[in-house]
Amino acid sequence: MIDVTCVGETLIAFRPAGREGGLGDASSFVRGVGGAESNVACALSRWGHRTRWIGRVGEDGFGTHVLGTLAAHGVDTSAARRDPRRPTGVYFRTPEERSTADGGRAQVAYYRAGSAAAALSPDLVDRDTAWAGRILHLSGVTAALSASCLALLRALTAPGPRRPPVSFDVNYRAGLWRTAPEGPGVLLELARRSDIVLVGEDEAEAAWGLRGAAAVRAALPEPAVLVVKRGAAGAVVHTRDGLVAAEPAPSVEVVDPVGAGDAFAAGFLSGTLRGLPYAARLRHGHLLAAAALTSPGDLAEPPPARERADRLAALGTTAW
Ligand code: KDG
Repeated sequence: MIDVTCVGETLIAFRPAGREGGLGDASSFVRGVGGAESNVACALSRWGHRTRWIGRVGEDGFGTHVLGTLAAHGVDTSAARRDPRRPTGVYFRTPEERSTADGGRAQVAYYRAGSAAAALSPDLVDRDTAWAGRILHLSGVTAALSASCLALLRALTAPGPRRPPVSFDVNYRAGLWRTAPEGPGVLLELARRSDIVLVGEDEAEAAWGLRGAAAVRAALPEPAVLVVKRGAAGAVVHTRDGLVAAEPAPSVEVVDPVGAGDAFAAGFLSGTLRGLPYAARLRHGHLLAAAALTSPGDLAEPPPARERADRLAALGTTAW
């Protein structure tokens, strides 16, 4: 049985090959693969879990590269499809820490409107296949891509006797919501229909105007498990029993923050699948996020499982 099924857009991610400057300054780029949901699938698969990714890419070389990369990470792509009429999505971005002419903010340029994945809809994804794993993992990125993608998320999060627990990472992307079918309030609606919700304090404030973990829980009492990420302050878990765990984030030398949230989600879900206590689930999240923060590219390799306890100790957090 599949442990975690992930549904969403996987796209080609280009980042400047050189060290300095913004997108307009770079003359050559490194090609990678990105996509919040498949980043989670790849990390979980590398960490020893059975994963499946469902999505669509074009019948182009980029689509071939995406499918090959996910398969190389051990992700089942048998339910992925290719669209002969639409291209694979592409985006360009700089890491946040890079100094740029406009003051050091990350720069992101999306070329994914009209992509094969943006055409995903409830008709194109078999719900039984999406619901076949132990957990279904979704993200708010998909909700911003098109009206049909939003409809797909609503269909996949609809209650039903065969529906597995849904994990939902809010993943608010301001650049995508400028052209999104509805406002980011729909992320709150989708989170309310989910069982495990992951959200950063910063994105809860940007998307919903909610300040702090307690305010997020008050506005979002439905999910059985709510994980609020608090940046350098770590992360907390709220369940029906209240605030049940809090773990500080280890301090690491950040190379590239993109993909760290997905790695954290993968670590937390890995701990969930193994029935670990909530604090240990958070530590797994921090461990995988640390690996992502300290490596370039969207897709981070988790450390080998046999090194888990040593790595946690080295990060200054407790092993179990
Ligand atoms: O979390 C990282 C992802 O966001 C990135 O890989 C690409 O899906 C992506 C996006 O839209 O930002």
